[in-house]
Amino acid sequence: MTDTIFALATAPGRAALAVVRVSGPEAARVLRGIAGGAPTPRRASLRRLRTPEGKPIDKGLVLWFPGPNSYTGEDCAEFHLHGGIAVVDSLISALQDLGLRLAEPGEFTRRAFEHGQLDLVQAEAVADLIDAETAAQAMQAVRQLESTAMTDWREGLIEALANFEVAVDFPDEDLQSDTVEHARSSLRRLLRTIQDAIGDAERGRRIREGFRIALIGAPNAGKSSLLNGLLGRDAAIVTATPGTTRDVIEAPLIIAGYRVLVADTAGVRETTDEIEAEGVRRAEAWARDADLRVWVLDASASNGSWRRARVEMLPGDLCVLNKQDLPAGSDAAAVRAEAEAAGMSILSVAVAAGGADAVRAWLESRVIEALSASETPAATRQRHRDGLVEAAGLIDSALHQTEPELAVEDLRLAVRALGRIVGIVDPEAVLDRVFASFCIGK
Ligand SMILES: Nc1nc2c(ncn2[C@@H]2O[C@H](COP(=O)(O)OP(=O)(O)OP(=O)(O)O)[C@@H](O)[C@H]2O)c(=O)[nH]1
Ligand SMILES: [Mg+2]
Repeated sequence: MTDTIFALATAPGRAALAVVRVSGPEAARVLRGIAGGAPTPRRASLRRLRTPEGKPIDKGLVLWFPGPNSYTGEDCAEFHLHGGIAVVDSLISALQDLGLRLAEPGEFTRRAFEHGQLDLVQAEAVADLIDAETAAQAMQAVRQLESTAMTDWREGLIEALANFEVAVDFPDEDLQSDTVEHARSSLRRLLRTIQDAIGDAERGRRIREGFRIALIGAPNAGKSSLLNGLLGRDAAIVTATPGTTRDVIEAPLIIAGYRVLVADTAGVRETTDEIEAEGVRRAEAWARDADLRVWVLDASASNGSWRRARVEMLPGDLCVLNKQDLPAGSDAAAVRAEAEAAGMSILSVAVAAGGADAVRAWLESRVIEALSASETPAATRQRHRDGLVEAAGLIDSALHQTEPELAVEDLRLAVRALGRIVGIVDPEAVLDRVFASFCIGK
């Protein structure tokens, strides 16, 4: 039998209010023991709260959510107390005296998932919403919490599968070709939807984890100066000595309401210094995996150091020709040609004279372009994307099978792949249930 759990739902410490939640079969008994009885379901009721021995705890609001219409799907109770440390402590001791157990992290949401109140993707959205630091992250999480898209796709798939199974089990029926044709067209629609979601998954990940921007270039180009300018504080050491930065310095930043992670990296050059060489290796690795590379160059230089500092740039990356306050060197023209050939945008600035603002403005429009859209991405984690890619491949394969038996096999695996995303680990059991209600005589 499940035990009854409790937890402080608000942040610990001194505050105006504190909310303590209880979930499990003992919730009604707890309300009787502490608040003199359960109030009308889902209505706040002001009660005197007492310990089981009758000592006063507080006067506060009490709510009663009988299962299954509660967050966890179990009987739940909520106590809204004054947010004093001693008040909360005495309620917690009283709950422990009544035999309740302190909930483990995420246990309320886990129970909600186990009772089918949420699918796994929605449960993840709860975690994302709590962790959200930007408006975009929060909005994405809220929409994900409300969406049952993946569960719906899985159900659509099960329906198509059922139609194929009819064709396998009753090969002589006249209805067969109709049924299969109907199933094929709904599978084609579903496949398109899933493929769109895969195409948009990268955006979901970038909103959730942050858009990764690498500052990369030759030593002394002004990368650390640019990072400091973007952040408005001295996060990285700036000196006139080439090779100042060794480690990757990652700094979170909010641009246009989106979380962005900017990384200042070691200047890229040939070096015999073991520490610096490791810094260069990390710089290049970070730049490769970044969503955007900002190639910073000293436009006053004439030493050709930019040649070694060329990592693979993609069209849409940014080239910053820095130190425009100094007379131009001979490198600038070559760099410009190189950047243009790679399809990069080019900005000429002097970071030392407020040039970071122009870079920030450019980044802002770039981030908005990359991350905003009216639709919320269905996939926000690698786990979702992997499952969708697997399912899409199997559906595509099913559509190309000439034997319905083979299509059925592919579709079963596709159902399982989607099932893993939403947290249904035993699709066979669900299939049994679905097929039991499937009226085969019609
Ligand atoms: N004149 C001028 N100097 C600049 C400008 N931006 C940066 N500097 C100077 O260039 C030198 C190197 O700047 P950093 O920001 O440390 O360069 P970096 O690319 O981080 O260098 P490493 O860490 O060695 O790779 C410092 O002395 C800066 O003050 C600029 O716009 N104009
Ligand atoms: Mg530096």
